[in-house]
Amino acid sequence: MLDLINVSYDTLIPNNVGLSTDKRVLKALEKWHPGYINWWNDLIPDNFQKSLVYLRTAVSVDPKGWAKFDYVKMPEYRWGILLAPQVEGRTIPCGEHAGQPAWQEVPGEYRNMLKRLIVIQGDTEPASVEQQRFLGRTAPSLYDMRNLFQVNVEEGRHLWAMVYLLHKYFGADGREEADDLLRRQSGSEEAPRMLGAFNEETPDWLSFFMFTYFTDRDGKMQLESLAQSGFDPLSRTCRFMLTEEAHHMFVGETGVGRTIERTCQIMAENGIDDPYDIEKIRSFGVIDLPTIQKKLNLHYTLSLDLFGQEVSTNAANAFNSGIKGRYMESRIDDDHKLTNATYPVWDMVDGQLVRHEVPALTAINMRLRDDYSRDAAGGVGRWNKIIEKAGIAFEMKLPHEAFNRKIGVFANHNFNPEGQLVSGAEFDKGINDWLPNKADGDFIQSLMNPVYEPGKYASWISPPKVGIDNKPGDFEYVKLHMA
Ligand code: BYC
Ligand code: FE
Ligand code: FE
Repeated sequence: MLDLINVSYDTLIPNNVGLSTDKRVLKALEKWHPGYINWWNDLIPDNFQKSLVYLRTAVSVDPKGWAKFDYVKMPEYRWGILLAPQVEGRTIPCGEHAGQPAWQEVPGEYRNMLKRLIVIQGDTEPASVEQQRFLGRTAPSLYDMRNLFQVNVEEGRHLWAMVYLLHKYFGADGREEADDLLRRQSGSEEAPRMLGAFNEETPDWLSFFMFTYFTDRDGKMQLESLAQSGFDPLSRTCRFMLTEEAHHMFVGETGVGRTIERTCQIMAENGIDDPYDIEKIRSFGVIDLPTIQKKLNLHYTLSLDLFGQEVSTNAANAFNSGIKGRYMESRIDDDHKLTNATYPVWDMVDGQLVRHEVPALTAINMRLRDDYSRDAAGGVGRWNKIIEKAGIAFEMKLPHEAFNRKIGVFANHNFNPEGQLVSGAEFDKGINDWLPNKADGDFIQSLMNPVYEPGKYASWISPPKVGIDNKPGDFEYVKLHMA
């Protein structure tokens, strides 16, 4: 009998979707597989392909015990296809078909819309691995290196998840799209990744932590929305991806937190009260808090752009057709159709920022972005607790969402982080204090010296409170085998 909880290892591709009896899809995926392995091998610096990394691998979709930890060489990681179990009698949660049985096959009229969303989702996954490809060389510890590689292999698995849907449900053009997902490359001139933030660089580890905190959190919000999809295979796929996503944001939150903690500790040890005494603070090999705030400003605003336009007919159509829901759709107490509802969106009227009501159906992106900002504020509060505990007068803040935007109503306007419209000259003058500049980048780069001894950490970051899988402090998370 088909076991849909535990993962079957009887094919090249571990899965809980009965691939061994679905010869057509199995063959298509086996054909795609070598290209994927080439992509992986080209991507991660050779230095680490032979290293043994203490990774978790999904062996089940049972929330109580889905993963097992062991040493694995990354190219031998068993990337699998895992869907959360089918919920008996599940119905379409929103839009004009709300209440009808969820689709098990692609509804013809929505085929293109569905394919587009799956392709966009799929495109971000390998993009992030590409952005992070050089970081192993400068890992501040083996613990952090292991976390980086864990995130990387799981983003690789998320690509597999979308590729499975394309192969299984979208025939020849699905296969073509799956090939294109390996053809585009982050930052490429000819074939860039689809969304802005995924063509930016992740030049250092503070960026990596900010990215996993802020940009992976866009991933969480989008996956939550797609987990509400009336197309059941997409919903089940995304529900399982969310289980993995939590760790990515944990890596980000604790990474930034440990960076802040170390700075505060050095300031206290050396009697520095003024967080703006930047040169002195930096002379001890830690990152000053104002620079951390600038990195935060950058990654938060890049991530806000990923929610699209505030008012969007694409988003309205996706919701109305039941392809993409809202965050926590089933817990929202309304008609789930938004027939007469309105929602306040930001707009610019006569040079003034205003929020005004528009039909809620068209404001789906804005609403999700608001949910995101609330979610993102949580960790910022916890970072501030670390600073407060150290007795330092400094507070991290999410900048106003009008600041530094490339998409939506705020694009092409100069706002400061407080959300005030400023002149071009004022903006140019302020930008050095608001976003990381070249000198900040160079300084951070100067700290990015690898620390590969078990239990040791780079100057700029504190050790974690607890190890992965409850391992002791000096555990060898990566057994390096460098070429
Ligand atoms: N960059 O009506 P609009 C993750 C385009 S992250 C470039 O607002 P819509 C992860 C837009 O495509 C989650 N272009 O569009 C994280 C449209 O173009 P067309 C990824 C942009 O569809 C870390 C036009 O502008 N998943 O998983 O309502 C590590 C009009 O815009 C951008 C998803 O995003 C941009 N930022 O909203 C690893 C879920 N923004 O079609 C992984 C799937 C907009 O007119 N995607 N445009 O030529 C969606 O749901 C939506 O497509 C979007 C855009 C929310 C992205
Ligand atoms: Fe992902
Ligand atoms: Fe992620």
